[in-house]
Amino acid sequence: MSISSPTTTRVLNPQLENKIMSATEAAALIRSGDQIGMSGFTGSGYPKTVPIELAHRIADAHFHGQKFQVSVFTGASTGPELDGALAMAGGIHLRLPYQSDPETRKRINAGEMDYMDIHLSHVAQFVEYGFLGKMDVALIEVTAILEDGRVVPSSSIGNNKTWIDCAERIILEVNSWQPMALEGMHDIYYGLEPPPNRRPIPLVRPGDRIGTPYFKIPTEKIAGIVLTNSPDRNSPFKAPDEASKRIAGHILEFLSWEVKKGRMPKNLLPLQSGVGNIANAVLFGLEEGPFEGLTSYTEVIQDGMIRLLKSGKVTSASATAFSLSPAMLDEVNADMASYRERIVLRPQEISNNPGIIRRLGVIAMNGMIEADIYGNVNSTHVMGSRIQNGIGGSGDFARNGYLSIFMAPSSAKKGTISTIVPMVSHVDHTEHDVQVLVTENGLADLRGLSPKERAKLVIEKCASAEYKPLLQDYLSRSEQLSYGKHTPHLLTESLSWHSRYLRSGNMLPREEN
Ligand code: 0RQ
Repeated sequence: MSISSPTTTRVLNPQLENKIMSATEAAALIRSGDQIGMSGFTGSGYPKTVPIELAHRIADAHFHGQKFQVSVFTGASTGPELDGALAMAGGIHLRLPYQSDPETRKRINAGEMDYMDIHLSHVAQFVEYGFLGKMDVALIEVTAILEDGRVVPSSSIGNNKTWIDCAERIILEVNSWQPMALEGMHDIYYGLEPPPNRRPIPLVRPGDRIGTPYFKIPTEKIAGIVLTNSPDRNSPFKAPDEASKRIAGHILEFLSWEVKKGRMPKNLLPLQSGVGNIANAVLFGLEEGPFEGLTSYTEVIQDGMIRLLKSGKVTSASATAFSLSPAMLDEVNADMASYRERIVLRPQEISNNPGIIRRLGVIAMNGMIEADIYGNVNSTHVMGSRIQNGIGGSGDFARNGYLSIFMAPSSAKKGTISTIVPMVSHVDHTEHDVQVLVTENGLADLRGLSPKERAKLVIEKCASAEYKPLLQDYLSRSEQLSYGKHTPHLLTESLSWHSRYLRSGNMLPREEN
């Protein structure tokens, strides 16, 4: 990962050379109260120098008793130079649509920062429709500006097209750390008119290219260009542990069964795999699995996906961003040209488009915090109130996929928390959008089952040994005493596991004193 100094040779348009400025000067173009659309998705392609300078300005204003806050919209999560720095300075009024930064999470959960957790496919159109107010500034990392003014995007696309189209003024960070070989990998679709004039999106295979590899940016809207040379965040993945391997094993066995039953072709259907270590472990599992000629229609290209592309198991992958470990990043950056034909990076309103996900028949595989016995899933809130990351794209894919699979180890925090609970403490994906639940203990195929049948199966297949009898006891008493017997619940008890954990640090009753 060699870092040299920033270079003007990435700004080839002579008319734009005079807009090159320092990050400090660019940060001075931002006003308190601005709504800023920033690039960045799962730690890649986010601006890395202007947000830090902006955080300095904000800290300085606060030191002098002046109010200075901005609202920050992105594609998804970014890195410490953006979310971390601005949160630390107390500079963010409203953040959306997804974050995973520890400092940001701390501030949100302390009630010091507003956060709107929304479906990633909604963000661009909410802004275009004017639901979220005016976009003042777009702050976008790009790879290069060509002689004719076309702009080569960076390692993520996210909502950049929309920020560029909607913002009053644009600041570009041209990052010479990003490989020039990214040129040609992107596919920016400019045909999405708002209703009632929206036409079908002409994409029928994951690898289809329907747009152009460049951003079109009116030069008069560019207020400043900053040259940088800084790496993406990209954090290492944990090697798959025993539980993740077992979860992956159950999913592979299930997919083989679906092929045998004739419900899926031999090369499956396009795969979507969520964020986190378990999702990555499933991709590792597929490397050793029996399937060939796979495709992927997903949000992020992770290490596991690169391995599948390298081995030839996956022939083409569509996403909106890379999210690689530092080691894999070095490998991919050195060999980017070889992936250009097989990877397409798109705006997230296309990578996560509900209509396309339904059309392609995507197999959605996402992590969860907890599920209840009836199949409702909580992906975002620990103990019903503390945000972890956000719903991200999980809802876009789960609601519209051919199959929607959610996975987690059967317990968390050394067994003090059961991830299978009587009732979820927060709902992101309802029982109607969840077809399969998987833990290391087994897989519950909920298709075609009534609520009571689902509950029995989830407990039998997914619950951990310690919590299984407690769940069985809850279900059988609910079946006798519940007000309605369709989806039996004891409302005075259904969330008692969570409150017991908050009181005693353990969902198991014996720890209570
Ligand atoms: O805590 O970090 O303190 O160790 O949650 O859990 O087991 O490491 O799992 O990395 O796969 O993340 C749902 C958060 C799972 C993720 C979630 C604690 C656990 C640990 C992380 P520590 P793991 P993963 C498209 C898809 C929503 C967005 C999404 C996520 C930490 O998958 O953010 O799907 N999903 N996007 O100990 C208390 C429980 C818990 C719990 C886990 N029941 N109670 N803590 N933890 N279960 C991609 C994008 O949208 C960009």
